[in-house]
Amino acid sequence: MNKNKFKNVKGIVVALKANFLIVEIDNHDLKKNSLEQFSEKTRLLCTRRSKLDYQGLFIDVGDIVFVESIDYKNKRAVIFEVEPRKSFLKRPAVANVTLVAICISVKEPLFDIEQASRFLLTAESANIKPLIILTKIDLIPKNYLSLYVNKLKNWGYDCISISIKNSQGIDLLIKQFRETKLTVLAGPSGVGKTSLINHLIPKVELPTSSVSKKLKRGTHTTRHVELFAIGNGSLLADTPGFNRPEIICDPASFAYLFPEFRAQLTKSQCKFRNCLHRDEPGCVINKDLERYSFYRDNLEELINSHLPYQGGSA
Ligand SMILES: Nc1nc2c(ncn2[C@@H]2O[C@H](COP(=O)(O)OP(=O)(O)OP(=O)(O)O)[C@@H](O)[C@H]2O)c(=O)[nH]1
Ligand SMILES: [Mg+2]
Ligand SMILES: [Zn+2]
Repeated sequence: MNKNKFKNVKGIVVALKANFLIVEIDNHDLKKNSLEQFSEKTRLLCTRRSKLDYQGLFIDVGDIVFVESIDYKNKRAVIFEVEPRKSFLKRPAVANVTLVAICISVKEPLFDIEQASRFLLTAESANIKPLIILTKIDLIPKNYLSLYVNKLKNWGYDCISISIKNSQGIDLLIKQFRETKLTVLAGPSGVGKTSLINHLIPKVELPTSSVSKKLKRGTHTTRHVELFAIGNGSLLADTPGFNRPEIICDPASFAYLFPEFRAQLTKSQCKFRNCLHRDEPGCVINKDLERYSFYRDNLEELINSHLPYQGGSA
């Protein structure tokens, strides 16, 4: 068998397992190599060439890689090259993300402005489009739901409201996911990210668990990032929930991560070019907006963390 025939087989890293990487090979390549036995996509357990480590190249879920030395029988291969990333989401760590779907439950755990905003800021600062999925809407009356939807609209975001208990909003969500190359489900623990994947792709049967009655929080059931095929060549990532994403941004750019402030700053200019939108004269930011106090509190924190070191030995 000609070994070179299998050079340049391209795939995507769908999960990390201990020191191995699970790579899903494109159907297209399989067809090219006329391997009829794999009509579906196949997943290979891979190691990586040590030259990649010397080059300091980390490989994460979502990375597009080239594999060689493929052992189709035992489903093993070696990664020898990584494509440059189009985008990178730091936490959860996923490469080449096209959409961050931030799952926020309306109840159990309760919607929290600060938490929802922190997840949105993570996506905004990675320059990846966020979409909000309001989950568990079967737990609240309809008129309550419109309060949340309007609130998010005022922040500058659209949302899709869903329930896996009565399948509300699910068709719209599937359509959205299938139009997107790689969607990451992110959000706090217990909001129903894994339950949603199980609902959409029943054959995966991933473990989920109920929200702690005592702490009213999720129990960190999902421990790893994993990509699943959702149809039409699109992928969906389940990720571990975490409760308080860190904000990393320089103070001068912070306001631009909020669509409602961004809209004002593109329409008109503050008097001072270095305006931080606190109490400066001629500032164009509307301080009555709902998230302004969240902006202010976190701005102070960012300024303090950016201060040059003032101490030193006496
Ligand atoms: N009522 C209701 N409960 C839901 C819905 N979706 C999920 N749940 C419940 O929410 C609980 C937590 O769901 P998970 O899917 O484990 O949550 P997760 O976001 O994956 O949590 P982590 O893996 O810890 O990040 C489970 O008991 C689900 O049955 C929903 O639409 N309605
Ligand atoms: Mg989960
Ligand atoms: Zn200003």
